[in-house]
Amino acid sequence: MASMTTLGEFIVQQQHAFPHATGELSSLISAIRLAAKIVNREINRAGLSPDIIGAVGVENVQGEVQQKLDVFANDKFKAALEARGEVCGLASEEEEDFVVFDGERGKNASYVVLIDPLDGSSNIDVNVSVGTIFSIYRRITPVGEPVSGKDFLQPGCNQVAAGYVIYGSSTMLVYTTGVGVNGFTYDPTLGAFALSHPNMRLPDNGTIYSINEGNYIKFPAGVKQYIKYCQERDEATNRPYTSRYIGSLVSDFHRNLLKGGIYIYPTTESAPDGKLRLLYECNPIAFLAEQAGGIASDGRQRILDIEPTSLHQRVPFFAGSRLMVEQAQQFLNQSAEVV
Ligand code: P6P
Repeated sequence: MASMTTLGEFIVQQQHAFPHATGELSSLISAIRLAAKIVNREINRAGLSPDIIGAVGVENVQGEVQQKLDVFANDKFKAALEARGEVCGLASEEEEDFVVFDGERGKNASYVVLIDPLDGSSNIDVNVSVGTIFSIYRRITPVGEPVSGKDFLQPGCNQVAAGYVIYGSSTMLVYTTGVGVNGFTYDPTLGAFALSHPNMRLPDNGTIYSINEGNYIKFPAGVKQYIKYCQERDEATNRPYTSRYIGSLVSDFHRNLLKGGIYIYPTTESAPDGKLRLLYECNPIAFLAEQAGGIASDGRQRILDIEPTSLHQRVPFFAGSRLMVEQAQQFLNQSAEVV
């Protein structure tokens, strides 16, 4: 069997590639690795214990009914990150405000983490894959001073690392530290993530479009025109494309990362800013998309250039194969010109 590189070995190899690396980021990624294993085990048991399935009956800051596993995943990632001592603060889809780790180690730590602990959690009860999305920055405020909102409201281009865990037919951890994207598949018999997808590249073009067409009537004109473009017959450009929509951002993006494609969550009449959250969904996925050779925009500007204004702000999201996102943007720009 070809020699296998575990995530732990890979993290050490990566660190050696950066002579000035202090090992803090390596330790942080290891904390995420641990929490991913714990959450993965619970998700795989979800159907077996009634105390896991279903909602806890409370709503999160988004007004969405929290699934028990949302809370479980949030608690496990929070605990793993606080215990490791490299993180001074955490922002989460499941937390109204950011959480400060002000223990002896936390207050002197250099990093903040923003996380969607279990994205797509409404899919759990129907056994559809879900994911954890994380985004890592160096703090802006000096070490030792109190953590503040500006540590979390940084543009996505400041990220030092980002990634996701996809709890699917197999569990994978896919992440970047700014030098490409690598994918690791969890081997439960070993309890280890093994490097299965080195240097992942997002194909420049593709034939898969991923959007909730049930919202068609609520979409802007440019998005409607792009959907029609995807459905037209044109052999030269391999159209009509294939429509694939899982309803789980991580799963839809992961498929497009491997095969090429575009994921779109645009503005709609009911979601005038779009649905996805900039800080812990769009920025990390955009960082991965760009590191793998793709692009991500809000339909007009690069996601990673957006200056955040609030922790849970939403933005329209177009991400995936460069040529497909550029094509979609053309339809948006053309329709915008029509006054
Ligand atoms: P809709 C899940 O709730 C999520 O945030 C993404 O994972 C997913 O792509 C999207 O929302 C699905 O939203 O409105 O199509 O059900």
